[in-house]
Amino acid sequence: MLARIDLRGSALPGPRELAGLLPRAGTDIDSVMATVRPLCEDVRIRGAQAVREITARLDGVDAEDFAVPQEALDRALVECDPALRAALEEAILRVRAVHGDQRRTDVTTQVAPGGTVTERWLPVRRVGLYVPGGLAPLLSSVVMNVVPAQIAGVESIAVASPPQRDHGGLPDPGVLAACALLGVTEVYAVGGAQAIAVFGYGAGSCEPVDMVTGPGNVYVTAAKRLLRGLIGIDSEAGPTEVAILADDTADPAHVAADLISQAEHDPLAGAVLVTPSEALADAVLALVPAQVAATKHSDRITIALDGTQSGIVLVDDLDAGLRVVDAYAAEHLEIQTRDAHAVAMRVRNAGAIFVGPWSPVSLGDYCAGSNHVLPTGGCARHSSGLSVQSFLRGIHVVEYDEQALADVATHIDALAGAEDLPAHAAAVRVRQSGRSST
Ligand code: HSO
Ligand code: ZN
Repeated sequence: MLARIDLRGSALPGPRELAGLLPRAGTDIDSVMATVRPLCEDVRIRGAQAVREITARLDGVDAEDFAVPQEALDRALVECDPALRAALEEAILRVRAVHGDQRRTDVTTQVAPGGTVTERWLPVRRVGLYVPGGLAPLLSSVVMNVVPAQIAGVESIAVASPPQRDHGGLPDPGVLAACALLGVTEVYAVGGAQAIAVFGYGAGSCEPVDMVTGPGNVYVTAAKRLLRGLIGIDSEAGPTEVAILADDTADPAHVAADLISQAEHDPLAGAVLVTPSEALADAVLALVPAQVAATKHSDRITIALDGTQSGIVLVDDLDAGLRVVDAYAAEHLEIQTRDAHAVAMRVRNAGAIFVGPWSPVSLGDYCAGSNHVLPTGGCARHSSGLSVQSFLRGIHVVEYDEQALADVATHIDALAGAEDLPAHAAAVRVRQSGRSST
């Protein structure tokens, strides 16, 4: 359980090589393409009938229509456990507060007298949000996807989530309650790659969307890769992962619990402790088995912690630890050290950073106000988590008057000449001919 990787005693290699030494699962999306491609094609060509057959085959649910009736959404909210409803309402408030501050305003830059460029921020018109069922019905993901889309001004939002046999073929009731609380009325009981195909091509009463967001398993991710271009996607989410940079001030019981909490998601989830403290490593290793044994999903947690994607990395000091966590670029990074805030400020690569002893990753999963749809698999080196910005497009609006164009014409001439594109220059010069020189 939790292999030890000892990087002490010699200089660390560069970031790429270092990343190669760290525990991480490689997910092979292409290996499922052979299954996903024909399935998506089937939905494209045969629409709702294909969806019905695929859903019957894969989910064991045969329903004439995969659209969830409004009455089922209303009922889910009425029947929602009051404690869950209160928790969802609080999560929505906090996520709204944080994401409300992400709104963009249009900016006009006066580039030259008579010449302006305005960056206009416009929302994507229609978005499909995928909410996984699978090992856990991620109803909190409804909040994390819908809130930023709504704040961005997306006018049409549809949600898809797998049908559950024990819920009459509807998605998980908590997912439906979250949709109802957020005012989402268009919900489909369809899961997996077929849900992404429904969004991409349209099927039944579902019109095609412009963009799909939300986490999912390898089949969902493969379908997103396949349809990318036709539709926008947020990212190709891999299995969830947490890295914890901790020193001897960290409480080993907290560290163990936080590693286990993310391992709970998936046998492929990654949990990595990076520490200069051998005593902490030993204490965490000693605590993990009992904590795992005491929890409900110990089977998949054990697989995740035993896997090559998890481990304890020993480093010489915190500086080396920071180089390791930057090379790893975790989806979630916890800093449990002395002066945790100062250490966190030195991190370059992470999807989200959780600072100090009172900010565990589970807080961010549900109620911190931050978004939990985050870049995995090292993508935090170049990408950010889901935000209002994910649903906006910045359009440059260029407006020059006659004089402003004339003032820059010789430069356009020179650049077009250097690129051997004389018609580009001519399109400017034609406007100058007959113009009295100034
Ligand atoms: N840790 C997951 C999100 C989640 N956790 C949802 C619980 N529910 C990926 O950030
Ligand atoms: Zn989680």
